[in-house]
Amino acid sequence: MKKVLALIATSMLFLVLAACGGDKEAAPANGTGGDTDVVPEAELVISGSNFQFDKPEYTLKKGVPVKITYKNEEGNHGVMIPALNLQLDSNNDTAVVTPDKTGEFEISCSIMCGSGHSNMISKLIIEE
Ligand SMILES: [Cu+2]
Repeated sequence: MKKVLALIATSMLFLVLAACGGDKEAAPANGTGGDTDVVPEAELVISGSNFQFDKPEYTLKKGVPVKITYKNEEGNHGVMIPALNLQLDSNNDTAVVTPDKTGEFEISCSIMCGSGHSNMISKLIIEE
């Protein structure tokens, strides 16, 4: 078992080194799931603390590219919005997305942050 762990650790180190040695311009500073070449027309900041987001609900407009930024106010959290195929945290804190459907969706914490983790749920409303 120890051997397997050592092997995994070694291969992860390799991946990190390979990522650092690569062409830096090929890796934009953008969160998972963002549209890198879209100019945002709106901005939304979501911040997280122990154990909630700063608002119970956030509203976006369908078809309007929005720059979403995640801020950690307290503890170590992240934000996950499956409806937008988006995940942000303090290492990867901003992305531009264009909501393509209306409705109400769930925002949750993407990092296993402790006892209050499962309470970190807010609502995303996407309006026409
Ligand atoms: Cu959490």
